[in-house]
Amino acid sequence: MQKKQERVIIVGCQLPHVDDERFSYSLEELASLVHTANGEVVISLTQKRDTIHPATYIGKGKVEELVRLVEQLEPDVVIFNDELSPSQNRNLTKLLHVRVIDRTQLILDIFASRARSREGKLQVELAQLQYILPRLSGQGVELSRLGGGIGTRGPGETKLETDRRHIRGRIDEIKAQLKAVVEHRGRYRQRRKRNAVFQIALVGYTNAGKSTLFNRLTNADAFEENLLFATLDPLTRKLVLPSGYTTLLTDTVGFIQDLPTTLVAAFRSTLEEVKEADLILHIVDSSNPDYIQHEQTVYRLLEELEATNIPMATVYNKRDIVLPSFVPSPKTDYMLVSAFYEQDVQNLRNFIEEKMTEAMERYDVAIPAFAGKLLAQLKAETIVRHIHFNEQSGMYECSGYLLPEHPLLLQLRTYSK
Ligand SMILES: Nc1nc2c(ncn2[C@@H]2O[C@H](COP(=O)(O)OP(=O)(O)OP(=O)(O)O)[C@@H](O)[C@H]2O)c(=O)[nH]1
Ligand SMILES: [Mg+2]
Repeated sequence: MQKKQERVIIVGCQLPHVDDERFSYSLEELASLVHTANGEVVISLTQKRDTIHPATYIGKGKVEELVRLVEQLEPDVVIFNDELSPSQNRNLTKLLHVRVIDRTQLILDIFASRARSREGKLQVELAQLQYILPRLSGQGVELSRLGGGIGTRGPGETKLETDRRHIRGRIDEIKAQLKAVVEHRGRYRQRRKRNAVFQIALVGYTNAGKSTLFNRLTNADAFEENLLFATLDPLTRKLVLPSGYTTLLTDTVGFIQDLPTTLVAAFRSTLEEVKEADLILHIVDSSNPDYIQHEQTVYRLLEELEATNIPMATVYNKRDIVLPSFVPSPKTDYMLVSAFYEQDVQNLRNFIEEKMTEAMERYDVAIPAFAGKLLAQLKAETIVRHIHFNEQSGMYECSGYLLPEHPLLLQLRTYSK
């Protein structure tokens, strides 16, 4: 059931180092985030300043303008396009007599309603509590007075706890639970590594089309929607390539500019999967005017994750609605596709296979006919390029690619041509 949309005023402040285009885009992005959180922007208010006002974020005159707008339009909430300090938030709430939240809280709120796995939920709740703690005044009156709505929702649509002592206890509890979950996941990952499965991770800016491609490539049905942060938990499925070789493909949470620092930390372990990948596919929305900025945001976050040494290829998606001015500018090999064209998805599978072989080890072997088991293993666990029975020698001549740490590697060396 669709709940009633909340009415929102958004407020932005443009500092000298931000040019007009970036500023207006970041406000548009804030509006999309509001939409994703089931809100409706009734008006946006902006100001140019040399520095942020320490007490009220925007200047005195603008605050007065905002007070009048709030009286006129009676929004449910006012959202600032930045992270507010605890005192700014308190001051603004007093002046405006309405719920005031910032970009960080908005993103946390969306994350809270999207998290599905136990780990995701725990991480979001932790980030939320850590955000709230320094912002509680006295006995937590201000936040608890607020009632429900954007910025006050916890994971699973419960209301956030606002009692200081309870929050501290809960934070410790969550940390302990997370440690257990992360350890479990680490063990699971190791097992997968031992089984020598090639792993591919889809990464990219939010709304680039990762889940859509994930679904088309694997014929699965991950949640795909024209909302930001549709996917929050990494999802892994089998992907069968044209040669018949099976890999694991992981869909991940989308990246975003100015991701709140609390969240970068909280989501690092969700993105740990990316670090384990043998190949990263960077999905970019070629229809988004800000695609270059998006690419850079993703590169930066990959650096923070220390994942830049992993082979990477770029997939420009949404070719059906590509920007007329689009020019591919990747650091890597790339392909331009639309997730909606079956032929493109098929070509993408071929492209992926080609990129994979570049990250793998090539073998060229002659296997005696009696070693049938080995041959079957090659077919199942490696990418076989050629296979030919040489009648004269009675040997199978095979070539192909396998993972550098694959257990078969040693055995193959003995049959090397
Ligand atoms: N026109 C067009 N739309 C696409 C294409 N691929 C995906 N979309 C749409 O783009 C929107 C976002 O797609 P998702 O797959 O949810 O994007 P995502 O990258 O997984 O987003 P997050 O999970 O939020 O990070 C959806 O409305 C898709 O239908 C495409 O090739 N062409
Ligand atoms: Mg997604």
